[in-house]
Amino acid sequence: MSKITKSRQFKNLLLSQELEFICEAHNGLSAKIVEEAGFKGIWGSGLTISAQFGVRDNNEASWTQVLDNLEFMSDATQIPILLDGDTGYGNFNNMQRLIRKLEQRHIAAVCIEDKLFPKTNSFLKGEAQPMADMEEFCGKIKAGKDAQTDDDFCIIARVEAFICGWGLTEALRRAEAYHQAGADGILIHSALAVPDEILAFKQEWGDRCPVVIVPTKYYSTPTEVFRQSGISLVIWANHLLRSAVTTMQKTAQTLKAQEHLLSIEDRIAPVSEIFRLQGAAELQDAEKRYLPQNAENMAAIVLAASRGDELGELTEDKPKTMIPIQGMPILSHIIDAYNAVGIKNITVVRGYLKEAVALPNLTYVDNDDYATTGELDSLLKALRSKKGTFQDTIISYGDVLFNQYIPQTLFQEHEDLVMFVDSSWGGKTSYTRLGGFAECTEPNSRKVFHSKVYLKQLGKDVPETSIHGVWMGFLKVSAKGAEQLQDILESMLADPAQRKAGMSQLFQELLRQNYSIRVLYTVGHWLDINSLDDLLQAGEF
Ligand code: SPV
Ligand code: MG
Repeated sequence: MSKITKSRQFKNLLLSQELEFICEAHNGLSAKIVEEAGFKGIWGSGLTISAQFGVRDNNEASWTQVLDNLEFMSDATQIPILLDGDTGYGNFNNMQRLIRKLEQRHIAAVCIEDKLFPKTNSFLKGEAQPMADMEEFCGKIKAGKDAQTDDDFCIIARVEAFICGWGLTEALRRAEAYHQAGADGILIHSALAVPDEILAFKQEWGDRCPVVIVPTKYYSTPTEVFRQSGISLVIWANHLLRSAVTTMQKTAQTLKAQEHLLSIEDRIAPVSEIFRLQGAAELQDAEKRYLPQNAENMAAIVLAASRGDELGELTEDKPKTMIPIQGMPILSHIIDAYNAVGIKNITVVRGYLKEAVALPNLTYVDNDDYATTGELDSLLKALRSKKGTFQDTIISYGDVLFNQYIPQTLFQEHEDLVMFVDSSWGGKTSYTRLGGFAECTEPNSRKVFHSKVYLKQLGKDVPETSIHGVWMGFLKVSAKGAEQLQDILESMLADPAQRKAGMSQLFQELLRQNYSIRVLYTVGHWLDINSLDDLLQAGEF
């Protein structure tokens, strides 16, 4: 972002020793396009702003409607805007109010023309148009200069003498009067197809103050001619609107005739380009920072490849995740809990009797090596299936029930790796199945509401005096965390000795590599189904 104010930028442009150029825009989007093309300034054209509203260039759009439009243009860009302020929308008093309102919107400069309100475009019967009284117009310039509070704000006086059929003498007389009244520059306009009038004017005018031109009609003049004659600023006054009109007409006619998009699609800006111009990416970043995380953008991976031998014959014809509890497979309960908080993107890793795992609306990844591999192999296969599309993801098990509180809370934390630890572990050794006991930077207490707790070690062999709880089988990884996890798993599992490794080995590796693993404490809210007893309890859960 430029530190120089827009008004100073414009003043620099006007006073520059080079020939400078500004280009028309008529709304926020076209203003942005002008800026991206590399122009150092924008012409807020009266013709094209009124045209894009669908009205005539006769002050049919009110000045406040023009102002509202300018506000969008100014907000969308960092470069200065020179407003085509027509006749100043009234007398000296209206001009003063206009200047104050323009300054409030960071509009850098205004150009007013010496005609009568309501004005008519210079190229419509210009010779028949009356000019403003010169003294009255000088008063308007003085009033405008007195009203500005920013010294750099510029007022350009536009001399319409040639347009209205007067000659060089009148043009010079008026230009001199406006210059004396305080105008920062003179716009000399001509409707001829050749630059003769403006060149003759410039020759006589010399360098009394900067001269601005609008070569709409004398467009074939080589730019070098303007440069050689010492013109300060060229305005390309209406060309974006005109090019848009041509394209829009062609597109509309083709669509009407063909009733099909095929011949259009490749010739127009993709929707992604519109999003880019609107700054959609910036909002997405901001949403991450300021909104409570919306679970709809989250994913879950459920590890459910193993049989669950401990449940004996119950798992003869289906894996544990499909055992019914209250008439519904365990996996359905898990999916319901994820769905309830808005998580729909769920990947299930299946292995043992995979055909028996066929609930709808899930993505399946098969670990056909389930009998000879462990949890990490399943997890890696799931992560590989998501490569390039990582998002915030909860990793959990196909046989651990939980209520919504768990995923909801996990997604509110922004760190890359976040796990849940149940501090009410009560000496139950079966918890080691999930990887074991956790020692954290602090035990669970009221105090931890005000501080962040991290994992220090996790495993089956943590000395009892150091145990702060058990890992419950939930790990949330950010999109970045998921990518890192995949890299770590790729290198861990390249070692055949690690084929059967489980989540506790992953945590140990993460800690060894100095990753921070945020711990959230809970008491309950989950159930690990590891025995027939657990199954009975699950009915109550
Ligand atoms: C405009 O762009 O609105 C102008 C320039 O005032 S011209 O249309 O040439 O008058
Ligand atoms: Mg105009």
